[in-house]
Amino acid sequence: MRHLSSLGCALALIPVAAFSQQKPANYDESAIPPYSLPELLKSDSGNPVTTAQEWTALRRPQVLALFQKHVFGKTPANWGKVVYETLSVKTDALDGKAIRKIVRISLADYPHWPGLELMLHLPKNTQKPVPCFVGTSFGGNEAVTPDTDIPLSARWMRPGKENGVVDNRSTEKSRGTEKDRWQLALAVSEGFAVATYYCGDVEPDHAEGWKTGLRGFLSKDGAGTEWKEGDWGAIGAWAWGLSRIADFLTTEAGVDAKKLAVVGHSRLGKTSLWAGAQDPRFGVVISNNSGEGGAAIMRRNIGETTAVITKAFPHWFTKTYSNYSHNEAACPVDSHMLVALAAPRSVYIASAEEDRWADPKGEFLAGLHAQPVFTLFGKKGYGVNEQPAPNAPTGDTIRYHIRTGKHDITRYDWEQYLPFARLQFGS
Ligand code: GTR
Repeated sequence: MRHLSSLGCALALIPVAAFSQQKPANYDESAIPPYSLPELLKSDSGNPVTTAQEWTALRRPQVLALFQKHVFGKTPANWGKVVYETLSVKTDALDGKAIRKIVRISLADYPHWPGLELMLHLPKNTQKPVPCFVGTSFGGNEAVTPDTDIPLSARWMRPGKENGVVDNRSTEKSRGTEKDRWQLALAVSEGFAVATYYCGDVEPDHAEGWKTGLRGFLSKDGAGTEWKEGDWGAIGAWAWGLSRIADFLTTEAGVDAKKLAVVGHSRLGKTSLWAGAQDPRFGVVISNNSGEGGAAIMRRNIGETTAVITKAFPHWFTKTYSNYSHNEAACPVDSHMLVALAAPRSVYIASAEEDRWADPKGEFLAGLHAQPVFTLFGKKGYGVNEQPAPNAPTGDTIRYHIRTGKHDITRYDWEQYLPFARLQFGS
């Protein structure tokens, strides 16, 4: 076990409004108890893993199984026949710069599940199939695009500060509320397609959401069964939706389905990491401010902790994960292993300076400590051991930046991800 000592930095105990009834979050590096990260390159039986082949054949499946058992739960393997239904095609979306398709993806054997509505933006007048970003959104498709002609989603929505949601439903005010988070015009102008869907199409984001979401429908006796240890959580279900989009994209002539980048912000960044860990078709995996349960090292106990997240959002994870509340050292995985599951594919981890709740340094360290696996494949990581200054991206196959500003995914972030993906895909 490698020993990592905690590093001194400015002391601050900042109560977080949403959790003010709980113990204030710790932001003091010197208050992190010494911890050891679980070994990446040692098999369950204690043998060293020294080659890329051993990683792929032996250790990677073990690490994936550990994440299934202890963190996200296992994604079911069989959901029967998938149905694609094109709902609309618009040839002059984004001020005439894009073709927009909306396609319902549903399951023939589970007709009670209304399916997910994929929204695909394709650049116009391209000579060949284009690479594609794939991600899920916090609100309906109407929130993602600046265009105002999308039918409002009728699904359950979480109310938010500025998302126009009333009585858990989208309103006209919800239109475009996520448009800055999805830099569609920029991506399209750079020659990328962007495929998105509303995560609540697969499962509404609340503790009881599984009852009316896909997890409920796929459970043995429908929505009546409480989820158990090792069963998938909402993050697993949302990640499943991303993989169904990857399936669809293999049928879409405008997209080069061998060049898919999975992207997500915050809870949906945890989702993109888990989707990338499970589905090797995502050649680039992007974690934007994913924090606890995503890229942040859980053993650091900075900002959000396992105890806080499993209390506030128990449905995101498999039940077993809550066993590690105040007991992180007992968890056989940490986030460096989640990043390593993407190897030898490319990973971009991004933090925001003011997003201390997500533990930017812990997010940085996940990529740093995943490096030995990438090294087995001859791939280079950050090239530095210390967190870089704000707005100074660093790294090769594993890349990192900390942006000035708050918890968000911004144009600046997309301006880094697009060239990164282009370089990795060689296109
Ligand atoms: C917070 C949660 C974080 C992060 C964030 C988000 O409330 O504590 O883990 O996921 O939500 O998704 O915006």
